[in-house]
Amino acid sequence: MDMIAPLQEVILERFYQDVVAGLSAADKSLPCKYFYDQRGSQLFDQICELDAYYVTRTEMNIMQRFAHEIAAELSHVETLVELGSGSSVKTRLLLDQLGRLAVYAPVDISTEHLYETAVALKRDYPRLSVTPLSADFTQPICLPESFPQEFVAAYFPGSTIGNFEPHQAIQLLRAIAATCRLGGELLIGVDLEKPEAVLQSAYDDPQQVTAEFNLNLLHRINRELDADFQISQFRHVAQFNSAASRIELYLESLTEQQVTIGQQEFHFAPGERILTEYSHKYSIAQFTELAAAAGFAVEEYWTDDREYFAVMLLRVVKH
Ligand code: AVJ
Repeated sequence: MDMIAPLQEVILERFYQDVVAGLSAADKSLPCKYFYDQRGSQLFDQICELDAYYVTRTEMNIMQRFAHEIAAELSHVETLVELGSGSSVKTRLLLDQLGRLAVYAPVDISTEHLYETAVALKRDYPRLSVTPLSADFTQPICLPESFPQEFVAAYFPGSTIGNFEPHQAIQLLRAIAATCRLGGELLIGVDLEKPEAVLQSAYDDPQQVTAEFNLNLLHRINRELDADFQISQFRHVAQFNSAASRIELYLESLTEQQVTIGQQEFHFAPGERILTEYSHKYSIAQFTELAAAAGFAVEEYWTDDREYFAVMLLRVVKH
């Protein structure tokens, strides 16, 4: 516990700096990674259950349907690195079928969740070395020397890659390529282009769960950073930007208002928005191009009947 207290302070300080920087800019924004406090994670789980939110269900169906084929492509893999603490359900489908796997290393900044998942997996896969790495996966990950280094694959499910703008996504993929090394593989979930009406209801669902998920960020800031956002004076907006092929989430101020966070004051004009998330939607061709810019070639991909989502197998072909 003594170790944890100073760490929490550093994390909170970082949160405060990110929030102040985001709200001080001419176009206000907040990083989407802060959605996931305890309540936010619960709300995200609820989103995944919504009829309108096709993402999680579709990816899971692809993984179930093609688990054999995917595992056959990865049958030589000895070290599997998973980026972000994905739902362990999808991971288990892989772990069940990778016969040569020796090390499974989930990587996440959110340490608590990471260790919980690791304990459960360790229990269910006693022969596997489950080695959680508490790290920021946007930085190149240095694998411990004890890991088999020859056949390394990364798993990046959930279409989290869609949260990054293309230039950041390329940087992130480059960092992953460095971890996997030449010849290594990346299995990645990519959300695809689809009719705008489908996207609109997935990100602005009739039950308003996504609205609550978005607004929860303000609750979190109030609680953790001593702020006084009046939540009822903001509304959730989900907007498709077709030029950039992405859903954009905003929190829109309903009135002219002042908000205090710690020592700082922020002014909001009526209708002024805070950008809280991008969720990019790619075509297979676009994502193939993006991956190529990071040194990856597409080996194969699997999709659902409606082609709403793709699970893509990439190989590092150059550094
Ligand atoms: C977890 C990033 C895949 O972009 O669809 C869901 C997050 N935001 N509803 C997505 C999210 C609003 C989600 N990802």
